[in-house]
Amino acid sequence: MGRFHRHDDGTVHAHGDHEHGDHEHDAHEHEHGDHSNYGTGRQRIDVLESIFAENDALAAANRAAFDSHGIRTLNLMSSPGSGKTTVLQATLDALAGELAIGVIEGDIATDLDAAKLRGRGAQVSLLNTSNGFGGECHLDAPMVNRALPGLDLSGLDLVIIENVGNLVCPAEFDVGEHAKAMVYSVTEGEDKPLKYPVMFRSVDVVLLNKIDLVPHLDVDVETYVHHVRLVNATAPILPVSARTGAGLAAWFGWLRRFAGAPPV
Ligand SMILES: Nc1nc2c(ncn2[C@@H]2O[C@H](COP(=O)(O)OP(=O)(O)O)[C@@H](O)[C@H]2O)c(=O)[nH]1
Ligand SMILES: [Mg+2]
Repeated sequence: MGRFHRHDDGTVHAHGDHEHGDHEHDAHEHEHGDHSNYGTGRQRIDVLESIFAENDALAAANRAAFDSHGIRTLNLMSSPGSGKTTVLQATLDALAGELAIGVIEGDIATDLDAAKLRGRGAQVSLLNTSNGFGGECHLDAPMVNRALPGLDLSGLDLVIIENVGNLVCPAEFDVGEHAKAMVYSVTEGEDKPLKYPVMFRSVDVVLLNKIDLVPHLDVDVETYVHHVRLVNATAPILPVSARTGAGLAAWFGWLRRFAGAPPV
């Protein structure tokens, strides 16, 4: 799907039709399945719209499954290395005693992240996106649907889905979540909200991570916050360090409210 993108208004465009953001990798490095047989022009767009329609139908089914168990589900996204897994480790350590949490751990390959999250009081379902040709650069609703049997949904309060590290593709696929969160590290550069506005606009909360590193970097936290605000007027922006724990209380509070848990 990486050669094609859906816009906020639901229209689909092929790469080359227009500028859609800096993909930061060669389109052929991340194989999404070969769409070359789909023809050109209207025929190709019809196929892509039907792929998105299938995704949206399964996203609705996933959400219905979560809803039927009273579960709130969060889609956690970021570029690789921003700190999603580290944030999740701290989150499980702090909250797994009071909320029944399930994690769907999306990774192109390996169970390295899933291994870091096991033994912390949560259920963990590993979802590798490697398909023999490469690996998907995002999770989609059919993949999350296949991961659901890896969780016992009865009794869970909260499911967090760690998406594949990427600032473009994951924002375009509803996987059946109720809200989207992202981790944005101060090591990534202040310009990323401007370069990847679709991702930053799509999220309900932004964790500005690795603030422990600010004294060692030539960066200005105010500029990071300002640039997020330029593309997302409402999402809380929470400066945190998953390493030291600074600021994480605000994140835990956000999650408690999201999961409908009583405040502490
Ligand atoms: N200094 C510092 N390092 C962090 C922080 N959060 C994560 N890291 C490190 O950043 C690297 C990538 O983190 P990881 O959680 O695997 O990122 P992910 O790819 O988004 O899941 C690891 O070496 C983490 O230890 C933080 O708040 N401060
Ligand atoms: Mg990770």
